Amino acid sequence: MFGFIKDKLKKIYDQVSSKVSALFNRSNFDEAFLLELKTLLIASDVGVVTTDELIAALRAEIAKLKTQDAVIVKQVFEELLIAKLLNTNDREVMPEVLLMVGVNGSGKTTFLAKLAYAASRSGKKVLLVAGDTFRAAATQQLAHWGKSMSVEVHIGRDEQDPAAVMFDACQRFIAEGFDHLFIDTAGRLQTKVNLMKELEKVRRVLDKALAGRPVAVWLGVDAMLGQNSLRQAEVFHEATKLDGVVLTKFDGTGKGGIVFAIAAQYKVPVIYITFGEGVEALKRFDIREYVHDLING
Ligand SMILES: Nc1nc2c(ncn2[C@@H]2O[C@H](COP(=O)(O)OP(=O)(O)OP(=O)(O)O)[C@@H](O)[C@H]2O)c(=O)[nH]1
Ligand SMILES: [Mg+2]
Repeated sequence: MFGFIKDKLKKIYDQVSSKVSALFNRSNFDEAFLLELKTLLIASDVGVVTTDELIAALRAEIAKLKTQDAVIVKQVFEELLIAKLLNTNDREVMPEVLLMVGVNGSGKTTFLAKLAYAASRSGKKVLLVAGDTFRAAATQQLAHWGKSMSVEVHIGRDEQDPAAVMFDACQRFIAEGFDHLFIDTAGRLQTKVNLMKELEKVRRVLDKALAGRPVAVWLGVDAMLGQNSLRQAEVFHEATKLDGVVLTKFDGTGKGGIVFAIAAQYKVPVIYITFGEGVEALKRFDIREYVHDLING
């Protein structure tokens, strides 16, 4: 299984990384090289600000080391990339209580199913919560996942509002001794004010029902939408404190650089990436591995 994942991810990385790798096959690391690298980074969704910082730092390091050695320059660049992400490295990968937010279609429900599957496979008792009460199909989608994985799904009564469904789920979570409570929410594009109000209400209800247990809030971001997904995500970032990002649909893009844009813009770590619709198409995001694969192909 792991080999399959590795192969699949490798293909994804390869689209960018073979280009990055090829760039370093030279003996002269001059301004023309830096310009080519810059163009490639921007095309890979790294973001203009982060790209400029990386290029300036690499230029300074090359000058300082007085080197034109491809191996050294590549190594220096790898360390610079890692440093850009390391400040966001400290994260909980399997929170006790998780609230998943994000615009519609960003892959929240599918991700929660995958995470629930991973947790239950390691022997944990998981309660999934169908907090998207606006669409019957959303509840059915989660119920279907739950059934196929033998994971319990809490579904509210008809016309119950999301916060009330979550409140009941919290009580079950405590009373029935679950290890994890994973809450799905409706992803509608909405105004910042409405979103803030809704998320504040949910947070209030959760804080009360969970007697102060910490709640991790993760944002689902569709990697395929590139810089556009960042603009949508910005609304959530302003509406609530985010603890992590799940980068979904990584299988649909060769532009892995979005990870850097997220780290720079939101100072929020990417915790998981997903790369397919199957229940196992989920991987913890590993900075060193990611950067290494990115520039070594
Ligand atoms: N290729 C690919 N498709 C995915 C991935 N994750 C989710 N999808 C698909 O993307 C679509 C939307 O996924 P959902 O999980 O329903 O997204 P959501 O955020 O819950 O959407 P709403 O409930 O409408 O807000 C579905 O068709 C999923 O099968 C992924 O990693 N790769
Ligand atoms: Mg959903």
